[in-house]
Amino acid sequence: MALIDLAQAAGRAPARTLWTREDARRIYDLPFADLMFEAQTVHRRTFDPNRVQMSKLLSIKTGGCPEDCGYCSQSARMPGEKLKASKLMEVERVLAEARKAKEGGATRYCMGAAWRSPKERDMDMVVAMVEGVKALGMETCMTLGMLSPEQALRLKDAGLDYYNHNLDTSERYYSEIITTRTFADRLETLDNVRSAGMKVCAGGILGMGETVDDRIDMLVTLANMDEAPESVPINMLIPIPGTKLENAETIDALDFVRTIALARIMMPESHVRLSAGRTEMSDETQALCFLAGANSIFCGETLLTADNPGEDHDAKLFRRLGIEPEELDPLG
Ligand code: SAM
Ligand code: DTB
Ligand code: SF4
Repeated sequence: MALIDLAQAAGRAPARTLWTREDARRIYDLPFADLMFEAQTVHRRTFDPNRVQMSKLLSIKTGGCPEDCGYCSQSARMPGEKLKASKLMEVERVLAEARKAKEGGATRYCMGAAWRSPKERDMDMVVAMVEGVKALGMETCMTLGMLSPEQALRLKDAGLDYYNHNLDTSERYYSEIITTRTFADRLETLDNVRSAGMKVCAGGILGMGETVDDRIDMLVTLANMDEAPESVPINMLIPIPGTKLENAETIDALDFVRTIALARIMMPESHVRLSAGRTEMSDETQALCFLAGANSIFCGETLLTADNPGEDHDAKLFRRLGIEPEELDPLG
């Protein structure tokens, strides 16, 4: 496969390869069995194929968001009926929820806020949440919108392990979905997160009317970062009534699986998370996603505002597939 040798171009070692859309597309278009074989081969080099990492989400501040993301139930700018905006949740309540999630097998606790970016006055509470969850012995993750370099450093110092900030789609398609910030803004926050020394969680959504090339371009951007994100959430759009995308055409399940396989092959060391949309997916589609190299999920009954399959359903599916939850690596 002809990949560009970046190190050669820059005249420095170690050699590193950059993905091109054409190379990625060739893999995406392989006969399905060949694609699955390739994905499994890559997956097994780094991971135990029968282990899946479990994260739990909590919305610490819901609704009333000033951004206009066309898929989101929490945008104050969506055309239809809006969710009631809540205040930032009390720290003790967040910690009580995190304890429950730990008992349910989650190793990472992800806290999300419907903000464009955190306000300085909220930072003390957010920091207390990170410290409290960390003290429970869980990994911590937050998704609070755009971060300045200073905010990223403050969260890192508090013990935040991961920051989630999705590209959502390709650069080309981005402005069709969101107009209140740019693709470049997203990259800048990811840069601030990485420079502060945190692990990066960045992925996107499939099924928003994008083309196959848009999906591929998004993965190319992620895989070509100086360091690929450690965590790559791939969401299937949950069509929310009242949003701009409520009637978006559903993505073909096998196209979804192909995109997961491509993410696995392009980012062999990353956890690929089968994120939103599992409630709307058959068990068989989920099984194919795990076979394609997905090795992380959100557990529990709710995501941020939408439904998730819940503990009983997932425990049964894991039993049927012989999958065990991944344990926390004591060496981090
Ligand atoms: N406000 C923060 C931000 O946007 O950066 C964090 C929360 S936001 C809800 C996190 C991500 O969830 C979005 O970037 C998007 O990828 C995903 N998401 C939101 N609504 C979704 C939906 N209806 N279906 C699938 N994924 C969704
Ligand atoms: C991600 O990629 N998916 C999660 C998390 N990062 C924050 C959010 C999914 C949200 C699904 C819609 C909802 O619950 O409102
Ligand atoms: Fe706000 Fe995040 Fe929803 Fe966009 S995705 S409207 S930034 S909560």
